[in-house]
Amino acid sequence: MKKILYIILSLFTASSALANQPKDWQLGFQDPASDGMRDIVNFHNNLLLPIIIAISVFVLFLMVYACIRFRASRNPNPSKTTHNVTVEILWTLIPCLILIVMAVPSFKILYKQDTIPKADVTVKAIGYQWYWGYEYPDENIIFESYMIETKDLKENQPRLLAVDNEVVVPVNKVIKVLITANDVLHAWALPSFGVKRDAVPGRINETWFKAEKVGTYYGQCSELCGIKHAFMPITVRVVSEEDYAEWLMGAKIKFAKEPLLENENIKLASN
Ligand SMILES: [Cu+2]
Repeated sequence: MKKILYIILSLFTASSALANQPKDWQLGFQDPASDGMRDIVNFHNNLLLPIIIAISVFVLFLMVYACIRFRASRNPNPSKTTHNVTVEILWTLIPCLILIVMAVPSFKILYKQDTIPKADVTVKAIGYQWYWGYEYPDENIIFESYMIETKDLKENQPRLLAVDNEVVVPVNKVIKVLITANDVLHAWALPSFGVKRDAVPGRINETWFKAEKVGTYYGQCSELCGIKHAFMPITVRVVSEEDYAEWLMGAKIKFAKEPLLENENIKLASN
């Protein structure tokens, strides 16, 4: 039984072995790129999936058994039994126990996600109909991030996921994300980091992640927000600390929120 479970589990996990973006015919999660997502994947693969499979197999067995054993030809006089105290207690208690077994690790993960460590970089994501706006509040940076149309895609840019201005963050640093919206509900979701938070007009939600690998990660707005809901993807590029410093230098000029004083401009440019 254990062996079969492992084979089924490996089927689910192998399909997602490569990705920080969705793959054709993918069944399982995208590869985790943060501690939080690893917790979620382990919780799902090692606890939830075996329980779900066991319950499904058990119920299927009961149904098949009842269909064969109690078919009309073999069992012409049906039993009139209506109550059985022992069975009723069991089918109440056992599901309760199963739920408790699942709830304990689930709450642990939730609380871990909810406790935001001291942030190294803060990014503010603002949902608009239908694109994302980003701000680096500590860096005087603000920009908009639009999906790239299919006809304009460059090589290696995935359709419906690549954007013109990516969020750039350093690797192995705590990134705090403030999330809000300007018009309707949106949701900022990035599967590889195990992050998904509603963007609510007039309210700021927050979450965090710490990316462990350099790379480009894709997510999507995950709250139905109107006709172009499917066309406001999220791209986060995780880079080394040096590359981040370099990007920051350029971005401070290109995406300056407040106009820079002339000497600041010269100082940044000469760097
Ligand atoms: Cu949206």
